[in-house]
Amino acid sequence: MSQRELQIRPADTPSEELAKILDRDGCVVLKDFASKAQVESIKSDLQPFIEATMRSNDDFGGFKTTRTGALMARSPRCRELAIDPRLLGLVETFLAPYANTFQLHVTQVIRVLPGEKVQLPHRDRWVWSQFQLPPDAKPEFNPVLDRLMTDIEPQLNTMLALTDFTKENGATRVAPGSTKLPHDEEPPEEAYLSAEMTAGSMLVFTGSVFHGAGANESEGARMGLNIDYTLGWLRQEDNQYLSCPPEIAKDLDPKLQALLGYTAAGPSLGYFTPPLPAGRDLSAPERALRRPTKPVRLDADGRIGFVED
Ligand SMILES: O=C(O)CCC(=O)C(=O)O
Repeated sequence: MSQRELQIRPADTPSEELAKILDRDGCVVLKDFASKAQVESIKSDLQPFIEATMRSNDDFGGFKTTRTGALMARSPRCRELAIDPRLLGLVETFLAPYANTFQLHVTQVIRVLPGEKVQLPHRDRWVWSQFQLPPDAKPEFNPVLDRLMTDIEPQLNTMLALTDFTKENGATRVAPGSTKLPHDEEPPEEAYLSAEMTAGSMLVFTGSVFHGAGANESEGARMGLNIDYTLGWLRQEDNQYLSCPPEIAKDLDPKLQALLGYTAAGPSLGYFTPPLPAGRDLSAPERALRRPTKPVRLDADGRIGFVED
């Protein structure tokens, strides 16, 4: 495959037009999606968490990269962004053929520090088909899941630049048009472009396009806010019920509660049974947000009871 240009569009471009670009290229930049003031507020919400985050410590995640999660629990500004109507409109338009409901998949600030090496190019949809195996084991993929993932688009990703993204500081590298390559083919090096953009602009990309963080050969950190969405019937990468548990989620916007997963997807996907008291079996997930939950524990015999019983 040859190099294809990275399309840049105004942030208010209609979803249908953006979805067509995403179908063809797997990526597009939305110019000035957020104002400089919004970017500064997001950074000030998150700075203490970002500063405290330990570096990744593996070949894929890097050794000079931090990934700060639980953004829906931690940041009011990130909550607003996750339910921005421009994004939800695009998520619904692009993913509509593959699901009836959508949910949050990942919320993360990715900070690439000076000296970080280029990340292994990958497709994000591999999370569902890749085995968790020692690195030299074969096969690496479940072939059935891998094939199923080529028939659908399982996710839509956003990367809001919180600093300028430059080739030098590790802007995301993406290979436009690499979405339809067969599973045993990878794009050549010359197919990759750096998604250079000023702070406040946003790279939108699919789970099928090859991409990865660039190397940071600059003196400063590159920081991006990564919010990804997936189909209502797939497992979320970032376990939202644990990262944003009911005691926090109960006070959030109902649209966000639904995106976190606190709404059934379809007639019965995602119901739950409060373990105590008995009697409320097969409840709607919203119930977990309405009722203050008394803590439960298991006794020495493994039987369930309220903590104060
Ligand atoms: O930080 C980036 O630019 C991309 C990171 C990425 O693709 C990943 O960690 O999966």
